[in-house]
Amino acid sequence: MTQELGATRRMVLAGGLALAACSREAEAVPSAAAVQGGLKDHAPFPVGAAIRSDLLAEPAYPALVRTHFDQITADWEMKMEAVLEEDGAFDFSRADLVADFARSHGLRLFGHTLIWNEQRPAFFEALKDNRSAFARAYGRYIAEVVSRYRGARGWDVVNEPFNWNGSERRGGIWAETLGEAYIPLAFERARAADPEAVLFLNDYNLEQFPAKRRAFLNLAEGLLKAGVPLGGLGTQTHLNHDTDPGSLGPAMRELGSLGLPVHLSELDFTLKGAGRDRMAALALQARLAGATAEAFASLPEAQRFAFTTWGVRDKDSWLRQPEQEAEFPNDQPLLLDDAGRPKSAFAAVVEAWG
Ligand code: 9MR
Repeated sequence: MTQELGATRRMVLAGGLALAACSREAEAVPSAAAVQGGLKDHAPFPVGAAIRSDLLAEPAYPALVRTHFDQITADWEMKMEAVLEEDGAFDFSRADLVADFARSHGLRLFGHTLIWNEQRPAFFEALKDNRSAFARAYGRYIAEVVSRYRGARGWDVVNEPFNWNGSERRGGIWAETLGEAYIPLAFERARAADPEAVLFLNDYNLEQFPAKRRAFLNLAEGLLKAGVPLGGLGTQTHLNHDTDPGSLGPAMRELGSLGLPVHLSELDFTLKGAGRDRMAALALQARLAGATAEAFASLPEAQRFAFTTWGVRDKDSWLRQPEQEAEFPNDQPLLLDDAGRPKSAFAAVVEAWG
């Protein structure tokens, strides 16, 4: 009996605390209604987005991109999967749509990505047994793509050189055939094709996994010591809405420790794992977005390459593509909602830069 009463009291108390916590959270969440202007108008550094060429034909999308961003990355159009045909021919039609959009609107273009373990084109598979032919084609691929978009502000030269937690390297067909030299080779080729572009090593989970961050920084340091023309570090920053906001400051400081420019290159905050209370999850997301923006803005000025979200509106995100949708439907990972309106997370970013 006493026990039962105690349990009831605990439940009431817990309910009260939850409400209090909710209203405190709601109070703390910046309101998107008051936000003025585009995201880029609030930042003393470039603000980027990944864009998709198929969406450029929509009436509202191009204007939205130009309102909020001053740098663009192609979501997939500049990857081997889009550019390289089975017989080794190049198809730049989709990549050109993105580059032309940047050029005609005075936006910075960021190239993504030259070499990624997840891309195993049939053309290169067929060359695997002939190392020197493979190496020639590898160099030629990088030279062709980088010189076509010469003038791009930077390139993700090598994407995701590690597995998810940094315990192993992930070089795919490139490391299998060329050994670890695939990385220096790629940077040297890219440098020869565009002496001005900032050349990046880019990876994910660097905020959530300090051990991966250290492994990534060790690799970068080794490349610099070897004279490889590595010019910047890309941290994708695919976070979960409930990632500890306190982890962002130390992560950014450490990523800045080599003195290289840092590109926050693929930002989003999935709601995966959130229960039914979307409002609470969006409030956590806003808090985390603010912490991320603040951590990035705290880097020395010369190291703030760009703050880039991976997509424009929630509904354009890779997290809304069928495979992800099956796992967690209707994710809302970005700063603009499905209709292109600023969310609380957007307001929190603006407030952090204020
Ligand atoms: O958002 C991209 C999606 O549309 C593509 O189908 C996919 C494969 O090319 O790549 C997605 O972008 C990835 C990025 O290139 C590298 N980091 C992870 C991103 C999300 O999967």
